Amino acid sequence: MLAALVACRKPMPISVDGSMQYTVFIQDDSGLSDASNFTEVNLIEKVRVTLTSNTYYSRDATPDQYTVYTDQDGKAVFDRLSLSSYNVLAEREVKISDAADGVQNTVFLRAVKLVNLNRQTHHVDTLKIGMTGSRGLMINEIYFCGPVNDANYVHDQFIELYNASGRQVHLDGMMFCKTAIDSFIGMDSVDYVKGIWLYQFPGQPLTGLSYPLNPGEFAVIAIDAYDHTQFIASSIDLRKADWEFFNPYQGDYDSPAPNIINIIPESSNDFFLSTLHGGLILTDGSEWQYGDYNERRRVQYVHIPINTVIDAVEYSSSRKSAKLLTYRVDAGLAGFGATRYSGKSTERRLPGFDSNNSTLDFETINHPTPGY
Ligand SMILES: [Ca+2]
Ligand SMILES: [Ca+2]
Ligand SMILES: [Ca+2]
Repeated sequence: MLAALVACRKPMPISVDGSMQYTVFIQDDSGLSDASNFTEVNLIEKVRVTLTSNTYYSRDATPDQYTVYTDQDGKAVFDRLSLSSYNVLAEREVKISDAADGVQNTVFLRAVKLVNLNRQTHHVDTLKIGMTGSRGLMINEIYFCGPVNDANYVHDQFIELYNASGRQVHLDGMMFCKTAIDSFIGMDSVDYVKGIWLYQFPGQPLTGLSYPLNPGEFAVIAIDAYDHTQFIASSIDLRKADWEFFNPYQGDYDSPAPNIINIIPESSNDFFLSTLHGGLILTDGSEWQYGDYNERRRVQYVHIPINTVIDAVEYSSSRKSAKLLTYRVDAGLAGFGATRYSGKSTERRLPGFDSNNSTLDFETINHPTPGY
């Protein structure tokens, strides 16, 4: 009897896992929607709402994902969810015609949010979707983990840029830098980001007009722009890469693709990306300084003023990694599940989709997509 009493006193579980419900109402914040049931509160139908779990994954590291479209009342209901935090992505394609020339353009209305489903069984939320992204030039894909192989092959790594702005941008004098491998106290308050290695596009920073990238165009930058399938069958052919990282101080292979050149003579590295956890900084190239020299790691740090950073993305195949980049340039982590030699890649959910949080902006894809 005493045992029974003790058992009764034990707090009952507040909810059973798999019993959570998430209801979200989507409002159009842009006024661009053409929904027939457009109401005063701007609730809109046919919005695709996707929940991506941050806790549960299938065996191949694909996160659990659920998609529901909003109904006529602008409502999407997700049933029987597990206790977890979820990335919520709401998006709808809208066609708008330019008043001047009548040309139809497709724009995406989007919103992202991180929700924690815990304790309380029924969650009700409202999200406002509107125009996001299109801020300009950005890092669109990072292929860092290497192809499926057992020969430690990673030479087919590449970076893809995308011009999400409505105007031509010029790559002249821009620089790529890798983040330092250690985070440091105070990194969120100083006016620079700390990195290693600097590779620079030809041309004059800020003012050069020799290397344009048109709106909606991609630029692929290979570590080595050759056909990697001749060495590893599952790899990729990068002969058509637009650019190639080239280190003249190292005896790097110089393929016909134009070069982005190492500007720190003491560095004997080709621009290899860390295969587990790292970060990439694209700067306008107008300013940088030498930082301290790390004896133990034998690396020369450089300081990149934050106001020259065009885009920066931190990635890791594991969610547990400590941040290397200040949240001011990237609040999240791309690349989860792109484990070393898995042949996976990490890419923005849609070209130009940018909320400054790579956890939300990027998804891991099964095969790299250089140039598209
Ligand atoms: Ca190279
Ligand atoms: Ca070359
Ligand atoms: Ca791509």
